[in-house]
Amino acid sequence: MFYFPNVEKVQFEGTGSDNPFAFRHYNPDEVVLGKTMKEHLRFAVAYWHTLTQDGSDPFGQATNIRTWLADDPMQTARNRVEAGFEFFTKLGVPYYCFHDVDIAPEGETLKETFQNQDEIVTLLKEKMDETGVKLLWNTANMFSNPRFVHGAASTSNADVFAYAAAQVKKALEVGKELGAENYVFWGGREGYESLLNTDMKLEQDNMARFFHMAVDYAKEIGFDAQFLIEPKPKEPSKHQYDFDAATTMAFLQKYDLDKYFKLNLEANHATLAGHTFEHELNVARCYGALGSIDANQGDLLLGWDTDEFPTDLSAVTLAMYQILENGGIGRGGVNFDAKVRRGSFEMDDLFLAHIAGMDTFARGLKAAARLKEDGFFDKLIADRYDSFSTGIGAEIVAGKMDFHQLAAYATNHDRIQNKSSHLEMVKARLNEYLY
Ligand code: XUL
Ligand code: CO
Repeated sequence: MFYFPNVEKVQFEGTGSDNPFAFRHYNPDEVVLGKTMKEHLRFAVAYWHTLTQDGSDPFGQATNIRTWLADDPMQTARNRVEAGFEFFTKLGVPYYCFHDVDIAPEGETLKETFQNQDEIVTLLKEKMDETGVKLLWNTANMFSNPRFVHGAASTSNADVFAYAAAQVKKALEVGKELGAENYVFWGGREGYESLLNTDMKLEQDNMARFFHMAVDYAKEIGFDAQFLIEPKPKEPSKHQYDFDAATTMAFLQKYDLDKYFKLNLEANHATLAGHTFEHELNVARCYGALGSIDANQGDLLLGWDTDEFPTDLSAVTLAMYQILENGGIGRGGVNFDAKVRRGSFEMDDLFLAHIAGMDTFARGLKAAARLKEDGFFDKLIADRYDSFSTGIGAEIVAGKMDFHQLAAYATNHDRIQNKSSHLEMVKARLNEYLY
């Protein structure tokens, strides 16, 4: 049985095509800067948005038509595996990602929850072997269930801390079983509402203890995935501990975790933190910690995480430029942590939305490659900072100067001359690479 009978394998047909189920820009085998697009982009589908979420919002019920829904939640879970792999293979993505609760329903007890997972993991493994689709990362959902009302690793309740540990222990075993390339921690409830009743130091110390235990257990079972933390501000907690890339790196360094973790950065999380996506990617690069990305976009008119499919070519190009500058995304990938709008409720919309995101990333990759080949930013930056390549600037960079020498120099060079940045012209020139 087919869940998507209207769609054949999605092919690259170029901009001459008016077939909505074809790629106009993403040509997996096309070589850009020495690698195929497929190798550069390492696309992944997010199980939760594509196979699990139902289109409900705080004001309205589910809208999504999904033919895999059955009366029995375990039967729905089995159907999702079938539908999911039909979707991944027709779309031609090499990877997918999931939370534990996306793939199988929680049971009455923890034991039953794990049994449900085991049954579905067996099916996933069969499908992965059959199709060659791989797991980019898995993770544990420690934010939806009411038990996590006060947090998971940063909870005020030690029993919840233990429960979360059991959940991650299992998720690491599942990740190993399915050969996940990465393991992600997004601290959904790791934050606080009010300092009036919060021991911030204890909560953060406990989170660090939790991460060390996870590192130890992965080592113990021989699960060699790259560990990733996914920063996000504001939502759902008012004060999220992993607010942004810089905050998360400070945490990792403080607790001696930076050698085990990199970052999984998400575009809409960056904008919620008051940053651009490329800012967050650049911060991660400065630390050598760019691990993977969650590709989506927010709506700047709305103050929450809308998780839209990425279609903003300018933002995507600047993000892809950071990835190229990083020498690629390594073991990470481009995971569409994005959901169709509530009004796009048909099954085929899942294809249309992913095709839109993949084509935008393909265009962004090509534009970023042209920027790199032309040395567009390299020239600008070399020119802007050229005072540090010779004379006093070169001495500063070489660490040869102190305040005595600099003060003596400044006394003789106090007629300061700055250069204009001509930023408006730069932005106009950048547009020429995009469109
Ligand atoms: C939430 C979010 C998560 C993580 C995985 O905003 O991005 O789905 O990607 O837990
Ligand atoms: Co995400």
